[in-house]
Amino acid sequence: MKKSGKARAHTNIALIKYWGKADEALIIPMNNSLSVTLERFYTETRVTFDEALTEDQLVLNGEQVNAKESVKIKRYMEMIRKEAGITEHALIESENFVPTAAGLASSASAYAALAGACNEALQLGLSDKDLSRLARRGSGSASRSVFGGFAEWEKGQDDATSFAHSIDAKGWEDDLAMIFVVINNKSKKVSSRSGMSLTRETSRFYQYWLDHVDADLKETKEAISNKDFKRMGEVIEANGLRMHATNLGAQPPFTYLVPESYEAMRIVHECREAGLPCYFTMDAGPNVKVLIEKKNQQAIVDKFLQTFDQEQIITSDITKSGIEIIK
Ligand code: 2P0
Repeated sequence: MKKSGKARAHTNIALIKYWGKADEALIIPMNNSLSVTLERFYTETRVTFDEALTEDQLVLNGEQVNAKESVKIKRYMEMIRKEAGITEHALIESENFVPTAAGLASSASAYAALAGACNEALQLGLSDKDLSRLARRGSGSASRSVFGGFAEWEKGQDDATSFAHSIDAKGWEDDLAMIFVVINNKSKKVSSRSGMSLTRETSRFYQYWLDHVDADLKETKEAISNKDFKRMGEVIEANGLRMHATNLGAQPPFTYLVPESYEAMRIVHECREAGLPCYFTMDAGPNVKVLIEKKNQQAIVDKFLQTFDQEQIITSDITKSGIEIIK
């Protein structure tokens, strides 16, 4: 008998970053992180466990993914089978809803949707907390995509205690949005997994990073509770830059940022000087994400359009939706 389930999960952007693992196999992070979940970018995944299959198959955006690329997913499905006590292989059909060629596809929405689909297909009846733990095993940031709005991933110390939960922002999500400045990266890409691992092991600045995360988190949560945009923005911008600084202290040093990233940061400063508060953050790539208040969205977009092309500027609301089951 086939067992099938389908789920949708949105991607999230960390405002307080996850950078480094205490346990590589279980994906236990070195520090807590905090994110917002985005309305515009999401993944929908159907998983069908079928005893007639002899191996797991992945079809991404309608195309069969080759064995090498699907190794990570197959390893994840082995873990699911073990946890659920089953032997059937699965057909995984996944669609990413991300603006074409924007390079914003994310393992966060992918593994959260897959975990949600497995929970549905196998009728595991997992709580959000346990779903977050399961998503985390695929990709750390996926633990946060189980929830809409603001979410915090508590690092915990083992599989049972490392999971995310939502943060009550009393509707503030509705007033905020994010602008993505999409920058093409022609240089060779360092994956976030290898980048964070090299940094944790070798960076002279890594301890400095760890020493400041808790204070950043506390201040961000206070700012959320007071709906204080300026305070939150100043903290999250500094936190993101500090994460990128750790990469400069690695052996060998590396950076994800390119000249256009700095140009986008400069425009953020220019907006602030013009009385339009907004704050930037960057992840394991050159794109710049700008946290804004929706009331200033058009004015800030117009500033970016003076330098960047229309197709490089994408805006998204913040969604309050966590994982959704699709019938
Ligand atoms: C984050 N990033 O908190 C950080 C900030 C990128 C920079 O989580 O190895 O794909 O699968 O746990 O979650 C990207 O890393 O890494 C990431 P794994 P993941 O969003």
